[in-house]
Amino acid sequence: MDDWLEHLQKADSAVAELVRKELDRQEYGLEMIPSENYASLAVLEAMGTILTNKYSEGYPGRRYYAGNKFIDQVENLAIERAKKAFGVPYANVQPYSGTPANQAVYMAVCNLGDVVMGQGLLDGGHLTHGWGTSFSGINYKSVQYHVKADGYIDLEEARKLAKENRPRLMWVGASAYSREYPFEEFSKIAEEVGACLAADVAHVAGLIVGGVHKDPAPYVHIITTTTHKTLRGPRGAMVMVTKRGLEHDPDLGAKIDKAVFPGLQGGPHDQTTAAIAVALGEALKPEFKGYARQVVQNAKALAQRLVGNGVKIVSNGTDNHLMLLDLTPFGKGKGVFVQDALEGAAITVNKNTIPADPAPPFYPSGVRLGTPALTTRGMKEPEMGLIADWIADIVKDSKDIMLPEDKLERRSAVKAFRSSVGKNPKVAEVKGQVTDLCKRFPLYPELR
Ligand code: DSN
Repeated sequence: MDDWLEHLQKADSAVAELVRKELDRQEYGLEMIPSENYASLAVLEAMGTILTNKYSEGYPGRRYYAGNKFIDQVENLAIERAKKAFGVPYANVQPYSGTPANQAVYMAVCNLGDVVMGQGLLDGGHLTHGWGTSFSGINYKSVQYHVKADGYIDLEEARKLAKENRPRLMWVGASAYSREYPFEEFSKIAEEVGACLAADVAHVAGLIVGGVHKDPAPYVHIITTTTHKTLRGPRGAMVMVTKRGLEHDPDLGAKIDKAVFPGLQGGPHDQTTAAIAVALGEALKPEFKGYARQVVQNAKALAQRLVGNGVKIVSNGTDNHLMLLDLTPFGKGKGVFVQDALEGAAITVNKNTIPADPAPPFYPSGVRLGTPALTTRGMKEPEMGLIADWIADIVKDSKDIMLPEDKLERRSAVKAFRSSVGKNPKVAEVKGQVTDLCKRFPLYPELR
């Protein structure tokens, strides 16, 4: 391909250089943060179009500015594809990202101070599901349910809390939960207490469209999702209302529209809307089902081999695209060290709390990783076996590093560890193997 950054290179070589470096980092490393993926060139192109030049406050056919006849068609295309992909009668594709999408749900369904219920952040839930430092925990009376010692959601606790607190809005869905979301069970609880039930499927949206995760549409009233994770689209989000949701409240779609604009946002990002339409078009193709199936097969293969290598996994496995390594057998608060050692070997994961973590959230005892991006590159079970062995080697190699009890010493311990990673022979050995593997699965060869 002609130089894909031709104009940027001429206009601003500093930025062009950084983009090229980031492409190299993405290509010659294993991206295993489970909320990340590689968008197709078609999605990337849509995002880089002149659609970014337009203002379009409002919705198709009812805009505040002139000149939106093509933008209307772009947005309608995205809406129709979203409805088809998720089997719902209503979709809003304008939220800038996941947090604003969830904010719109609160605004549409709740009054300030209402009781809301969601999965606790330290138990795998999301900030916007009622965590104390987020608007959702500040502006609403939040009740949080947890996971049991086996890592599965404690449905009995959820039912008890719902009956005691009568939430107006309940969330099902998570950011670090490796088991199928129990939509049906939550729908019964919501019914019992008259709550509105929202599924935040940001992590598993692609698996739902690909038919390898239970479909929330028959059970919940609202579905929110980002579009850039397993769905493999641009960085954006959607709020959808199900048939059940419109039966619960026939005005729910209109209330969501009003909450997104003018409630929370101004002009939609039309270039992102176009890219969402493209990504949904890709997800509706039969081959996307094969992708989704392989994501889960890869995660299961990876988890099984890690467990075989003596690495503990929360709930002892996975049903979806991600898993949480429980590093406590090697000492508490090890997540940051393992994350940094893996980064040194060009394997990108994120430190994460584990349920009932004995260490503080900034120095958690777990690491979260997943397979969506590796699967997009074409990697399958044999590669998962290799990668699991490398991760296990690095986890074990980090066994002697301990998180200091003294809070002040922790920072310098992490700093010292970080600067030692480059000299670690095990890390260097794995990095070499990672580079060789990545060369076998080229990323965006058209850009080279
Ligand atoms: N940051 C996202 C994730 O990594 O899961 C959630 O918002």
